[in-house]
Amino acid sequence: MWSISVIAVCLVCVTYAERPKAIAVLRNPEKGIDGTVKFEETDDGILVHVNITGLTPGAHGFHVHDKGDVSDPKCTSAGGHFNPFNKHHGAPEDEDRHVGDLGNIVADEQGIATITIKDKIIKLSGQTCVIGRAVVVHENPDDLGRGGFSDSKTTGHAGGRLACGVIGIV
Ligand SMILES: *[C@@H]1O[C@H](CO)[C@@H](O)[C@H](O)[C@H]1NC(C)=O
Ligand SMILES: [Cu+2]
Repeated sequence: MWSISVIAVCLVCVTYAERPKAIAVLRNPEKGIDGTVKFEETDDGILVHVNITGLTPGAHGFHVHDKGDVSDPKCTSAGGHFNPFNKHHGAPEDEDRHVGDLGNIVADEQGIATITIKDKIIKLSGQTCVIGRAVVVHENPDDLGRGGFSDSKTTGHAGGRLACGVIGIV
């Protein structure tokens, strides 16, 4: 018996002559959430430019989830965190983290989160390519695996999903 355990993903990404860019649009009309997450490749990693309005002030878990299926308004169809190497949930700077673990975004008093995250694990091509998957913003802060809750090491205890958007090629 044998099996193919490595499946090539995001082949479309490597056909681009120039550095690819990507965008996810996050919209939850019921909660008044609206925004964009833009991905840009640099020599030093991927820059993730976040601009989301309509959040409650404070920290919100922020991840790339496995599936680009946002058909469920509650975003459950996006699956769990993008975790191709079967690791524990962690902080962005941890060795033991899901590829999709981007930590938290923090909304100001007006409910606006404008932040640029730099990440060296997610990519716009190859095995950790995030194109075609989904960005999810959570109700609560991500405890980065350190909270000691039963779900800290899987979801960061970040609670429900407020909004999600498919990461598409620009
Ligand atoms: C964020 O989005 C809002 C609404 O579209 C826009 O008015 C604002 O200029 C954006 N801010 C940044 C820093 O891109
Ligand atoms: Cu998440």
